[in-house]
Amino acid sequence: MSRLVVISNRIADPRKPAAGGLAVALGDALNKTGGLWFGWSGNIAEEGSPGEGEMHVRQAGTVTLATVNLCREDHDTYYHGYSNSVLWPVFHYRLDLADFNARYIAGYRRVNQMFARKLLPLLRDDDILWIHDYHLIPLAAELRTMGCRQRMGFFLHIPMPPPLIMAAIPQHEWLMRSFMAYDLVGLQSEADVSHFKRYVRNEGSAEEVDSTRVRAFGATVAVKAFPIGIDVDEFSRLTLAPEAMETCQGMREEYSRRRLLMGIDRLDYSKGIPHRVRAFRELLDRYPENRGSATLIMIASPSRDDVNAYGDLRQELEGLCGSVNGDYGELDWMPVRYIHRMVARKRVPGLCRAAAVGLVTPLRDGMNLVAKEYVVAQDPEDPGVLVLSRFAGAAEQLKEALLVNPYDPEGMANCIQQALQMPLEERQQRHQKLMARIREFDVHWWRKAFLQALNEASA
Ligand code: ADQ
Repeated sequence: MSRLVVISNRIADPRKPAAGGLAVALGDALNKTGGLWFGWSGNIAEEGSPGEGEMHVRQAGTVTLATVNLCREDHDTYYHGYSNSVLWPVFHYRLDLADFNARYIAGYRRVNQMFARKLLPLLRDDDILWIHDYHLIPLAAELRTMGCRQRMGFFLHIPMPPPLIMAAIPQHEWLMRSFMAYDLVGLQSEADVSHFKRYVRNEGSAEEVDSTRVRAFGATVAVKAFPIGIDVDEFSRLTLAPEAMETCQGMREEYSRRRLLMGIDRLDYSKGIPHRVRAFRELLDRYPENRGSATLIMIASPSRDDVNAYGDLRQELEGLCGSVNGDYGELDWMPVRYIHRMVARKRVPGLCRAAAVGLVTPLRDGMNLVAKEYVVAQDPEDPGVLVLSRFAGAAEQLKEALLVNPYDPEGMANCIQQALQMPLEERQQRHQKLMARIREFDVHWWRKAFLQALNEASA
């Protein structure tokens, strides 16, 4: 049986429980055959020349973890620069926030080449390589130029933008050609697949070989949607564990006279957090019966604080929350609670379960796992309602949520009101359908489906 090699920007020790759903899924896959997980250590070596990372190899059970350090210049250009100030904003349709600095692309290429050089001696002929996310798009092409013939699959966790948005990146053609070095490219949604195919059709005169494979730029690649899921059994266990139950109970007691609306995100401009506050304000304005009752709790964990756009977002959000509280608050009721912090993983299901409405309103999102976590954490006898942005990848699967346009505060306020007033029977029916789909397409399905398609893609 072939050995699996996973490559991602960051890696996690698969034996540690705090690692989260994705790490668990990849850890599971690696544990099955024994495997190798390769990535950046998270450390910045102050000394050292660009592109020359020091490698550390350690064993975690049957899985070998291999990491490299980055020097400051590589970290600034590859990670903060090209990955998070070009690819992240553009792939989330935020051309206004992109910073096309020529230094960044050089660092991005250099680190991908360095990853390829360091990985090469660790590879065996029959390995299968699974490369993750936008930091490493050109890795397969770099490995191929070094002579690698192993099967290679890529999964993009963020959205694939439409061709005209992609074309704003000065190196768009090089990036898209890089995808062609893989045997399989996995995307989150059918919309992403259609964007990819449209690009290669328009710019690379692609021919469709069959329903999944396209031939363009002189190469053939399979492109398919694999909507990522969560570990439903694990999250259900976490929901019923004492920590989550205590959190839920505590919230319900603390807010016994209120209706809770909950948002949990990384503080990122793609998540539509200010838009959510504006919609909530609209709700209080249009439907005054919610004043003194509806309480929006937003937990936004710090993220990429040293990229400018994130500092601006934080200020905007604090201003918005302050003005809603100032304009509508009462001595005994604070409409918005905003917490700029990570909460313990074990408490997340308790927070979700305590909320009558889960607000997941990204402006654009590859999938959005919080939407799925919110549904799984609900009491099936008395479930809360998921209000979900139509621009989250998850919206393709979770049709029984109330789908909203986050750019439209009035429409969103109407939907929140509908959620707050939804009869029990309708809530139960919607929850049942959502649960069934989330359970069927869980993270284990995602991993198996991708690896099976990768095997078939190069057969
Ligand atoms: P992210 O953008 O990080 O992931 P998401 O899918 O929502 O977004 O996952 C976030 C995870 O972090 C969830 O498990 C959530 O519970 C947790 N989390 C978020 N905020 C938290 C907080 N304040 N405290 C504690 N936990 C918090 C990227 C893509 C997504 C895609 C995933 C997986 O942007 O679109 O769904 O990868 O492919």
